Amino acid sequence: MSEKISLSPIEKVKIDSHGLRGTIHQSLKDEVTGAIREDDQAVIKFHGMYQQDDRDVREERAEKKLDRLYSFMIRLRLPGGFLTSQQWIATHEIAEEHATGVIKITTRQTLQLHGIFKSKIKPTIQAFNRSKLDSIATCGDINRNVVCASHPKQSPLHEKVFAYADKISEMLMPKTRAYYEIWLDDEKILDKKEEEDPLYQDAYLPRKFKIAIAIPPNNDVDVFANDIGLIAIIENNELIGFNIAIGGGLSATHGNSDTYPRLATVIGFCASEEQTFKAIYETLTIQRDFGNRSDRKLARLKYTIDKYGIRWFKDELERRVGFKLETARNYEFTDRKDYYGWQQNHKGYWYYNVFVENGRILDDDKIKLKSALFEIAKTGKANFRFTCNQNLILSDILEKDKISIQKILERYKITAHTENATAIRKNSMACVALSTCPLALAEGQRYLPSLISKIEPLLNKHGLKEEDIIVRMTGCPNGCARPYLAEIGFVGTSPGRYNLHLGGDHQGKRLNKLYRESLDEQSILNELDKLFSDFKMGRNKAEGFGDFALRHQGGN
Ligand code: SRM
Ligand code: SF4
Repeated sequence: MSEKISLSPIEKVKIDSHGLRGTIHQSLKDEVTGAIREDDQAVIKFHGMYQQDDRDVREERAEKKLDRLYSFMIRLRLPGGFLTSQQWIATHEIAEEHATGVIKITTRQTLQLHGIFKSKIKPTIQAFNRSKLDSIATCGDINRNVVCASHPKQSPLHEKVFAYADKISEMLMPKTRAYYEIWLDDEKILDKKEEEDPLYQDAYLPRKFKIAIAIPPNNDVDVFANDIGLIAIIENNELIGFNIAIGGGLSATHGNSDTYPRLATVIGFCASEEQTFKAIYETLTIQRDFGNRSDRKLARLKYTIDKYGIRWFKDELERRVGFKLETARNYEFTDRKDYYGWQQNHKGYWYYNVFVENGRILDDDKIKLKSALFEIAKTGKANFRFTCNQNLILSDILEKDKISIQKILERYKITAHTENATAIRKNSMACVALSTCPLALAEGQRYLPSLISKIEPLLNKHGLKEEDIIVRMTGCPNGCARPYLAEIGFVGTSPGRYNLHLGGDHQGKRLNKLYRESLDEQSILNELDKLFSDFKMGRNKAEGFGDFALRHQGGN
């Protein structure tokens, strides 16, 4: 008897959307509400936008019988996380004119603007388009922003590998012209054949899809957290191909034991660009054909792989690509952090890695980071790169220009801000959470800085000030700041309460474990105080906190 599958409602929305057009035109014209129609909320995700509302004022507005304060978040498509100085200037101006003014670097190396009212979406997209920037497919059930190792000084082949992020992104773009038609007023496509999409067809993927490229020895992209992780294999200064890892994904749902974080499994090696691209493309087609389309909680590639088995997946992939994957090559990751301050690459160009706390670029009482970056962009002497640790690298600076950039950094106290921040703060990141994220159960980026300020004295007390400990916080278990790969992970359960996870490593090769549930701030500090004391007394030589914590919990 054949299994009866009930499709999730989003599947129908996608199929009926006329190539991701939905009724967005009508939704935009409706002046009665700041929101768009429900089905369109799913469709605009494929155009890189989310409808949100300011949760800080929800209750107050409800009491006054006012509608929610709706606005939109727009996420750019920046494969490998790169902007020219001109594009930074444009982004700065667009943020000021159409959004809240804050520019947010995400954990996937791109930028988001929040608080864009419905009437401002089109001007925002059009302004980005004038700077050759778009937001296509940065959300939705489709391949997302492709991330790539950020540190150009690491390898003379960095630029070559970086170019792959762009090529992969292009290869996996949807064929529909809806984005151009709706937001950029391009002519309507009359012949549907023109936008037939052999990859995504009409139902797209069952769920979001993520790809990362790492260049060992640094795993700054957290390659194993992705549906596809490519690990560049470099021998004798030549890129000889990529190891392919599949089935990573971090999200879990509180109370749903069918959901879990999973690290990607390395299944083999592809020597040529052609083979690598075929393997990527066909991994998507397998997920398209076999992924779960009835339960969105179980629809990521990781669940498809665990349902059918890794052996089955590899056989199916080899059948579709028409060649055998080679045995995975040796590689070694030693860390995954950003290299703050000045660095120089093999060609002599300079890079300054700025510490951006939780990726938020704004001017506040402590530091005028946004103004400083605007001034640097106006010199035209630096490009802008974003890291998956939510930081920014001023890049490609000529030797003769280094001093003038340094002066601006000093005048705005950016160098002091970067160099004086404690190791734990520089190794921390948090997701957006409140007030814009509709899924947040607790605070994220608004709270972590103050918690770090309370953890720092504990580290000082135990003589652990210089210790590199990776700390990550999210406002819910979806894992947007990859807390399950942290040495200390905080996962929000309700306002002011977090599950405490311990035991990630410095290379991003190990998931941590749940240690204590739903702690309030004081309980978190008490637990950490004790753990730091035990770590100080009981650590093995050169043992990291995560390794110690796992041993301490009796794990391996
Ligand atoms: Fe995420 C949903 C923010 C990286 C797993 N994520 C969301 C939404 C869009 C909430 C929503 O669905 O309405 C959040 C918007 C908040 C806001 O107001 O901006 C959101 N995710 C973010 C960002 C901005 C966090 C940040 O502070 O940097 C990151 C944007 C990345 C990007 O540029 O594309 C972000 N999200 C991640 C990551 C980390 C990664 O990819 O390396 C994960 C875990 C890895 C993974 O995918 O498994 C992640 N986000 C999720 C999930 C769970 C997906 C799942 O498999 O179930 C959701 C919820 C969903 O999709 O239903 C989610
Ligand atoms: Fe929102 Fe949860 Fe992602 Fe944080 S982890 S941004 S709270 S979905």
